Parts: sequence; structure tokens; C-alpha cells
Amino acid sequence: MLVDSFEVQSPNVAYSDEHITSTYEYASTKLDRAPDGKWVVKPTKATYQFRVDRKVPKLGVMLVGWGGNNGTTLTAGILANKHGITWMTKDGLKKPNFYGSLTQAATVRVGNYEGEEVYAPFKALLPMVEPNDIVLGGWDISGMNMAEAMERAKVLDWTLQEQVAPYMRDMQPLPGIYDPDFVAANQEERADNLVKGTKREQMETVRQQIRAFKEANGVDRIVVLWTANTERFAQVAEGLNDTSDNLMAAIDRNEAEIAPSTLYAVACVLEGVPFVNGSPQNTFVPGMIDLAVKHNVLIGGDDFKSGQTKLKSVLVDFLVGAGIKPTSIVSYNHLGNNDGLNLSAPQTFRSKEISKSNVVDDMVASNSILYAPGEHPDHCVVIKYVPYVGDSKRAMDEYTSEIFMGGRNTLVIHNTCEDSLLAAPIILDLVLLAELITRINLKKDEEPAFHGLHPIAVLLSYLTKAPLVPYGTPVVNALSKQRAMLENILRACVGLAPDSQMLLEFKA
Ligand code: NAI
Ligand code: DG6
Repeated sequence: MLVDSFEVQSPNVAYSDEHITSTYEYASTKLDRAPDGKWVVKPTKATYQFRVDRKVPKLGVMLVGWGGNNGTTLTAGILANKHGITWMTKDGLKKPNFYGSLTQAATVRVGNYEGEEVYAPFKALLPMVEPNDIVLGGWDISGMNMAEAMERAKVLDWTLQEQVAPYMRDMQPLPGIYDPDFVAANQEERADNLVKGTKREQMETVRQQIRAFKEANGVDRIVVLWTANTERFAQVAEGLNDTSDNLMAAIDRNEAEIAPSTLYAVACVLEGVPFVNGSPQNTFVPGMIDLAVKHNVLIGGDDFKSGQTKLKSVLVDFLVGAGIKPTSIVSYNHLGNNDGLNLSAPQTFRSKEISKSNVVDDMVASNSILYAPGEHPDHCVVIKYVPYVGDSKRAMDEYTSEIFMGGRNTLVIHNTCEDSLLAAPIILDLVLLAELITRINLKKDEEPAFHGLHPIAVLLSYLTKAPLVPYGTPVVNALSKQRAMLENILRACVGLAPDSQMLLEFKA
């Protein structure tokens, strides 16, 4: 059964016009080692108070790479939903939806009513911006308007494109920061819409563009998200980008090694605007992270977790969790969109290879019955550009595992899907959740005042291949754990316990 909404009645929860405030007892464990070497585990309890602003802002979302496949697909998808556009295909009439979005199309278990399990939309947990109310904008180094760019992307059915195009023709991407040294040489021919000047001037232009967008559209808040080309990794060096001061000085010196994505991110932080990185490159060099922490502005990333990697972060978790030992993981991809074209250069491919490869680390580390210290499955990632298949990416995976008594188990998976139709709902979730996170405040035990969550938005991990976390914090890649972290913290904000799955009420 699905309920649209619910309100929690508890002495630990208060709803006012402005806030939802909850008191939450966090049960955890503390590990100690006794003098004789034995491990001692002590259950702990801490009291947290959460306070969530109920007022949902008018939200502007600015995409870097707006005119790309993801940007145009998301824009057309939101417009089709907003205007209730239906379209004919050879399979019949299609209606718009937000399938693939955790916030819009997934549910959470609320409890049991007279023997029947009751669920609510994920978005019913806390007040969130409605996708149809988002004001979209952004940058692209290609000056095509959004209707033409959607046609170039070749993702959506033509009869749908015909109907959304009139809404998109006047949508014009802002000029973007382009540096051919950071992307494949094959991107040059679309780069006709560029911000000029030194790195400092380019960064200041982006700041002005953000302010002008806010003013022109009367939005309360803005979130910026990078869905532009994958860049190569930037070098990290002492004195260059290792601290926020050094990074700002390097921008002033017009240092070649400061990537466009980092310039956008710096501009956002200086404007107090959350910035999410949907690509794998190291936009968040240490100096950039330092800057975001100093200014207490949300940053999150990296690299949308849409298809092959999402399945990997389920499958390897299942195998290792079942006591089965994956020994070889081979992941082929071929695709023919502009992302594939850009990734055909070794430097940009390397960025993607890194983020796709690290994704099983926490699962392997969780089971040293299976893996000796330092042991790791062979893990190979291949990406090939095949123009004919366009956005319809093929991902082929072979998982070989050791099973009982020297046996072998091989799983082969073939996944065919429009890449951008998987990524667009994830972008939507990222911006909606990034905005929501900025409205969550908390305090622990005797802390005198509420404060925000750490500006590095670990809660977005479910949506990214290589979650950005504060130094010294565990990186969680397993999808079910990532979802539980997000859902349980949102539940705590309304005083609900994590769903323990114990169903004790049916077992006495
Ligand atoms: P795309 O190549 O179609 O779009 C990227 C757009 O960014 C292009 O229109 C390009 O002109 C623009 N651009 C490049 N550099 C720019 C800059 N410095 N400033 C402003 N605009 C710039 O690529 P697509 O398919 O939309 O993917 C976007 C990014 O998302 C890629 O980095 C891709 O690797 C990443 N990604 C995509 C996933 C998917 O499933 N589609 C999943 C994970 C990551
Ligand atoms: C080749 O794999 C192209 C990439 O941009 C991916 O399509 C994208 O990163 C999605 O990756 P995954 O592993 O989540 O399907």
C-alpha cells in the first residue's frame, strides 16, 4: 500500500510553521582492545537534535554542459512532465515520468497497517523541491540552443522532441570556460561559445553569470552541477592547489594546471552556491576542498553512478556478503555519443577508469576471510567509441568468483540502455538532495547551537561512483549501504528509527 504523505506523532518530534525538529537517539558501537589483545565492543548512545527548514525555496539549477546529452535530456524530461506532454511511439502512447529517480520514483517503508506493508514516496520523508518547479539554466561551450542540442543528442523519441522543442528554442546556454588541454582534442569543433580572459577573469565571469541568473529568474537558491565533458586529472602540487590560499594565488597567476571545472567550483563556493561534480576528474583538488570547508559551502561528487557501476556496487556487495570470492571483474563498454568520443583520448579515459575501478574497494576490505591483506580481484575497465550505437551504451561485464571447494562461478551481464536516460534522473536527485541537505541542521548532545551537516555532502554517495568524503571518513561504495545512510538520516530528521527489517512484531 502507498500513502502519499504522513506526519509523525511523537514526543521527540515537533512541527512548527518553519521547522521540523526531532530528537534522535543514535545507537552505535565503540571498539576497544583489552590489554590481553581481546577486542571489546561497547554499545554507545548519543543524542542528536535535527532541525529541518520546512520552507522549500524556488530553486534554480545551473548545469555546466547544459547542451550535452544529459543536460538536454533532463531539460526535456522536466518540461514534458511539467506540461503533461504525451507522445506516440511504435509501442503506443508514452507518458512522462521520473523513473530512475530515487526521490521521485522510489518508496520507503513506513510500517505495517493491519498486516499490510505500507510505503510512502521517498520524497515524502522531508519537504523537497518539486522537479517541475525548478528553473533550469547553465553553460555550454557549444552555443546551440537547447532544442537543437536535444536533436544533436539523438536520445529522445522524435515525436517527443517536436513537442518540447518550442519550449527549448529560447533556452540558450551561457558561454563556458574552455581549456583544450583538459579534454580530448576532438571537442574543439563544438567549442564556439566561450568565456574569454585570464583564469581569474573567467572565474569572476562565472560568478557574475550566477548572480545574473538568480536575479533574472527570481530564484531563492541555486545549485550548480557539472555534467560537462570528463576532464583529465589535474596535477596536485604543493604551492599550486594544495590549500585554498595557494589555489586562489594560482588562479591569479593564471597557472595552466587549474582546470575549468575547478574554476566553476571556486566561483560557486565564493557565491555560496552548492556545486556537484557528475564527472570523474579531480575537480576537488585539496585546495578546492579546503575552500569549500572554509566557506562552509556544499560540494559533492564524483561521477554519476548510473548503470554498469551501480550494478557492480550491488553485485559485488551481494557476492562478498554471501561469502563468495570475486577474483576477476572485467567491464567492457562501447558507446557512440559525445561522451564516448571525448573518452577516446587516453587522459580523459584514465579519469573514468579510476572512478569505475575503485568502486569495489570497501566490499573487498569488508571480508578478510576471503581476501588476504592487500589482495584484490583483478579489475579491468575498457571503454570503446563506436559511433553507430550513439547514446545507447552497451556494457558487458564478466564476474568470476571462487566458490565452495575450489569451484568457479562466472556471471556474464549484458546491459543495453540509453546512457542519458539513466543519468538524467540521477542529476535530478543530486540537485534536489543537495538543496535539501542545506536545510538540515543538527546538534549533538551538549552542543550549544545547531549547525549544518559537513559541507562535503557524503549523503549524495548513493548517486556517485567515487563518493567524495571528508578526510579520514570511510568511503562507502555498496549501494544498499549508501541508500540506507541517506534514508536513515532523513528518517532521523522526522524522529523515525532506521528500518531494522527485524519484523519482531510478527515473531513473538
Ligand atoms: P556530452 O558530451 O553530451 O555533454 C557534455 C557537454 O559539456 C557538451 O555539450 C560540451 O559542449 C559541454 N562542455 C564541455 N566542456 C565544457 C565546459 N568547460 N564548460 C561548459 N560546457 C562544457 O556528455 P554527456 O553524455 O551529457 O555526459 C556528461 C558528463 O557526465 C560526462 O563527463 C560523462 O562522463 C558524465 N557521466 C555520464 C553518465 C551517463 O550515464 N550519461 C554517467 C556518469 C558520468
Ligand atoms: C562509458 O562507460 C561512458 C561513461 O561515461 C559511462 O557511461 C558512465 O560513466 C556511466 O557509467 P556506469 O558505470 O555508471 O554505467
